[in-house]
Amino acid sequence: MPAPRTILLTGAAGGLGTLMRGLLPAYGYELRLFDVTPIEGEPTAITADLADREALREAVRGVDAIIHLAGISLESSFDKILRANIEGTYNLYEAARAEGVGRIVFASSNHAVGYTPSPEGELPLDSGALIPIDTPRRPDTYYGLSKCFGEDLAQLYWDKFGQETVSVRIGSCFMEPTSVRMLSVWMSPGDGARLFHAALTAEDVRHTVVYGSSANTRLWWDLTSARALGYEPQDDSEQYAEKLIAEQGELDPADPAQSHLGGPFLTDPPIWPY
Ligand code: NAI
Ligand code: 15L
Repeated sequence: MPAPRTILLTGAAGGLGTLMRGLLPAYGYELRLFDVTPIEGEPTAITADLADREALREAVRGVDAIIHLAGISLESSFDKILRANIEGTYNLYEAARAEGVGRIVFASSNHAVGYTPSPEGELPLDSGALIPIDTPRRPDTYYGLSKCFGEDLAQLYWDKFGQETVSVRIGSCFMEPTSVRMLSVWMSPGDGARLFHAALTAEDVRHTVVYGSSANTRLWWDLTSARALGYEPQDDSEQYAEKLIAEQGELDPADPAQSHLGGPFLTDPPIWPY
């Protein structure tokens, strides 16, 4: 496979999109930006909704690969999730198929498996057991359910059309972890860029599902499938542990919102910060 160069970045106006706009060009990528929200200072960005199938056809035309971040990124009503995340992701895959774009990196989420007990909640602390990538799906929200749909859509498009996807079940990708839970699931922006680069360039990924996090001391899940793509995380949240634990205390195993992967997404409404 020739190295991809031109990448469509959907959701480019969002938090993760903004971080990746800053980091991915250093890997040699030329980014084409897409978001329903206009992006200041980016006159060539495409401002359109994922519901606009014609705009999507035009947006994907001629790119080597797509990083699909656009969508609702928290819990919402089923109708809104249906339109943006489920129909929107289908529209994107159809446009990519029609225009022959062979590789998509899909921003899935830990909330596809959010009802999975954390290893600390379930297993002896010293067991070293990590949650495997093939753990049964247990979405914690309609949002998490939409990520399960995206992963299954990706599998269908590989099996039926030979279109490749890496589904990245992202933990929490922010500048710094802001909660004790995030010490386990944090992905530094630098590691996020490293993982997306690996997902764009690895050979024969078919449909691969990976967890997206840094090499955290308190890691909850198994990064083997991510490392198999060539991902080598460089960061560890542990430098933030002392301060966060002093402020918030250790996770309470008796509180479901602290003892499951999805954290506050298990409560209704979610309790922030997470
Ligand atoms: P965000 O909410 O900051 O950005 C999402 C972007 O998508 C926004 O700019 C929004 O305008 C755009 N968007 C929403 N609906 C759209 C539509 N119908 N058409 C076109 N654009 C639309 O979210 P963030 O944090 O940047 O996350 C990006 C992606 O990564 C999301 O899919 C999210 O579910 C996923 N993710 C992010 C995590 C994180 O830690 N930041 C963790 C797990 C998953
Ligand atoms: C997600 O899926 C969200 O998009 C992000 O905003 C965070 O809430 C993250 O999960 C998390 O679990 O911390």
